[in-house]
Amino acid sequence: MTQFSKIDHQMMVRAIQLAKRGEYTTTPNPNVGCVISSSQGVILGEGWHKKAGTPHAEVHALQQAGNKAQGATAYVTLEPCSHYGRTPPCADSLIAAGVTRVVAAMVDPNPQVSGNGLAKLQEAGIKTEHGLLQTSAEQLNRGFIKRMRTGKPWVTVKLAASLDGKTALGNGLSQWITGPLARQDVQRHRAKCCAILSGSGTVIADNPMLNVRYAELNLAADVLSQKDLRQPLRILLDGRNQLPSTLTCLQPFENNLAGNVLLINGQPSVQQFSQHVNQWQAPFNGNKLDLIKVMSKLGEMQLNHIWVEAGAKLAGALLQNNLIDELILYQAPKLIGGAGQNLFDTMPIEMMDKVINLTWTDIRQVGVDVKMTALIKH
Ligand code: AOF
Ligand code: ZN
Repeated sequence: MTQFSKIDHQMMVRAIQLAKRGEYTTTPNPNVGCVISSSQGVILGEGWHKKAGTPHAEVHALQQAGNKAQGATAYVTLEPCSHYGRTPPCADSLIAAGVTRVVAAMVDPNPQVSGNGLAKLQEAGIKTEHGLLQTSAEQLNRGFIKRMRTGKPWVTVKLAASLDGKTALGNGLSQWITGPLARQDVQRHRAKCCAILSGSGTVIADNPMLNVRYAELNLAADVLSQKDLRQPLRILLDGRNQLPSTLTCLQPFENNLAGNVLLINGQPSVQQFSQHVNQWQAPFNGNKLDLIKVMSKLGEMQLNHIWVEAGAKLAGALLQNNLIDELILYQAPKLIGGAGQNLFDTMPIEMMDKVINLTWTDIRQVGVDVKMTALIKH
């Protein structure tokens, strides 16, 4: 194990902070931050990746450092790239700038890079190390990492329920269980994800817009400016072709403020949809859409992180197919009682050792509600 110094830690903490600035904009690319520093810990240049197709973090940091990069150390949250993608290899830029040491928080899971970037630097006589604050760096890019390793996106299921765990009244009415700050928080999650996934039952019952509304994010312009706002793809699962083309989320909003739609159905629709609605006929598994194949398709489409806002049926089916990575539950201080609806519709589990285990990763109060985040163990 490499021993890292206090300066090394400080610099990588800063690089991780910088990387986070891209959390609303980089997808399908990863969030990456870079700091160029002298061996005494004087910062000479900083950079972060903003958007796919634009320069990588290292290029911005090197530009700021100029000639001072000679003999300096580069701290990068992800191994520098070695390939020609939308932009040229950062390993070459670091070599050309005369950097003598490169510390990466983690190796790039992208098979096009995956160790080749560090190897290229070493061949040029640059000292390389990796693994510093790796766990924090992995948190920045859970979706990108999962897609690179498995071909499938990271899936977060959002649920809102009363204190007694009901998502709606017995008669199906559900709007506004949670308060305004929880809804703002949901807007921020939507703005960070690559796609919002919902099912026909929920969309027909609630007629949601499934978009991001800039004003509701309540973010400072230097965190996300209105012009940098990216609308996630809206994905609707409609195995039985039930969705009427008149639904709000199928309409082209003004200035395409709602982004595009991917309608995943069982057979080509006979309805006319507007141009921004694409259709994909997914294979079936029995009499249901094959959700595993759906997720592989979404991975192929370079979607890193899917945010699911669905009812108990789809949430339950995703759970049973082992496709959920993370659960976010907003719980309101309300009691619904009676025959309210459950969070997940699943087959009954008969044995305690078969119950699904989760690990809490965060619990906090958001306005009047409690927000609980948990990972599902696979
Ligand atoms: C980024 N930002 O700061 C770094 C990345 O198509 P390209 O040229 O943008 O290459 C994207 C790949 O480059 C990406 O998948 C990752 O493997 C690597 N490093 N990417 O978007 C960065 N350093
Ligand atoms: Zn690069």
